[in-house]
Amino acid sequence: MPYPESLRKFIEKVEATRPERVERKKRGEEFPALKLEEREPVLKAFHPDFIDGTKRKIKVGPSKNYSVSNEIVDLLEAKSRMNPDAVDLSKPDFETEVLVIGAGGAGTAAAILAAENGAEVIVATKLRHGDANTMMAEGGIQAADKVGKDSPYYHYLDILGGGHFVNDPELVYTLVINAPDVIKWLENMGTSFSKFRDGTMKTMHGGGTCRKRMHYAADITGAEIMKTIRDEARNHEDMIEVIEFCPAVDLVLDDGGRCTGAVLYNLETAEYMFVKSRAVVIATGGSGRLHIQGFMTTNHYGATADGIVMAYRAGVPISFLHTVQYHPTGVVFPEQAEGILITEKFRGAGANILNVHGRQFVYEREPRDVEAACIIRECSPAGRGNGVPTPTGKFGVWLDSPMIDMLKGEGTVRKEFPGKHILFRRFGIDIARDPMLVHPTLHYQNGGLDINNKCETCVPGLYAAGEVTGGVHGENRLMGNSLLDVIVFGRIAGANAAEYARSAGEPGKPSLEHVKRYNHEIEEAGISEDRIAPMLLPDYRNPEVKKKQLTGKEFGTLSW
Ligand code: MEZ
Repeated sequence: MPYPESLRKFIEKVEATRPERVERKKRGEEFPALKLEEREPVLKAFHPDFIDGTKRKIKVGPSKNYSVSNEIVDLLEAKSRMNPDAVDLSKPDFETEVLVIGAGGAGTAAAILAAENGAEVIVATKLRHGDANTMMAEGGIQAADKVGKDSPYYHYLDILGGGHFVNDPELVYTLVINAPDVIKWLENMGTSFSKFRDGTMKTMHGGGTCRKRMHYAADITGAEIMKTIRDEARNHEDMIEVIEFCPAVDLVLDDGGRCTGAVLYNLETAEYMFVKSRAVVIATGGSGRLHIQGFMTTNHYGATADGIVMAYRAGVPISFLHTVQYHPTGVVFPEQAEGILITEKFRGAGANILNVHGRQFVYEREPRDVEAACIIRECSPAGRGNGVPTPTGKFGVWLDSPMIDMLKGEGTVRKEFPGKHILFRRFGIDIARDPMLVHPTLHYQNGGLDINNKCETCVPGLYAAGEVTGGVHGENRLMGNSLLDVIVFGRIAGANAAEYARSAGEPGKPSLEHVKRYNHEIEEAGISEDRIAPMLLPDYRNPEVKKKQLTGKEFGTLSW
């Protein structure tokens, strides 16, 4: 669907201001960034995290009274999907040394390192191996490996600044110190990073970075990394077995409280299966498919917070989940592509963000939360009311991609952003000539399960890595630190889980007592709804039909 006449008249305004904006950029003149003290009022007034009534206190579990998004609380205050009395744990369906739950970047890196450290591994995943947010990540992976220009020290400071200075310092230190090695590890396994002719890696700025340290593979960095590590894991077939379409629904603890496996649910046969293991790594990713506050999302279909639900029930506290990341630039037109990520790399390459008058209103490389809040302020009728109206009644702002060819040479957009160039071409839009219409989209779960820098949770034998965890990014993650996070902490979790499996001795009797206790706690707290969790897959049915089905009134009672 090419741009209709109703939008073309607004595009003309962008074209009218473009030559002058490009000249200013060439002279090195930037739109002024907000000062630190100017950020707070915009965030408080326009960032979705601050909207009254969108969060509530959790009534049960280890982080009782912590206030997080209603959609997350709904899942944490839900009973298990299965009847814990009806699952036979006396005969495991599978046995292994390390069970990895989730097969995205963190899970796959964990599996490889666990296998390389001598453990037999089962990877259980809800969909296919690699169906994960890692696969969909576009713009890059940060690492301070350009000697002389950058150092992990600057990387560390950028992360703290972006995260509002509340990040867990040990996790941040572990992330930045390991980053250069991770780039080498990936490259040695075959990841094709974008390079200059002399073989040095290309690096760019991201929002909130003081150095160009974003390594990338065009605009498909996550897919390139995921493909590489998936191949590597598959090459360890003697040590790593992958079970697809079988999400975990609850962890299993032994009678001493140690994690000793999980119950999986076979999506094809609707059967429950017990995988017994000596250690477990949770790497189930994020929760964009909860569509918090009704936002569209960049996330893959399976991102429904399952790992948080299971580990929370087993006693692992959560933190930093009160902040949610809305990526500033998601597609808002054409409607068929709604929510899809438009990488920050476009802004890193110089593309301006513009309002309905074709005017710049924000520096394009603010930290993500600030950038998103400024865009919402521009679009919102309660804000400045300068959004571009879409044919479907929404509002967006322009991301002026054609500037990039004018700044960096004809053909740059096609070459550096092939993923988006091809996507928009399918709709009859050439993003080297016309800008893209964008709006903030639900992108990342800043917080999650509490871990230390060995990826240990408070439950012995239970490790966690990647988006399911909280702490390293504080209250706002910067671009390119998620791909880094999944690989750094995935590797650490895998290696430590293997070591634990070797040294911790035989687990005791497997049990689901903690699930029964949690169900009971929900009843005691007077939570009446018949909700069950994990959600496993998002439900896009008509809400009325869904309500009838969930309460069991229309189609009989649910299985738990
Ligand atoms: O880290 C991310 O979320 C990322 C690289 C996204 C992007 O804009 O491309």
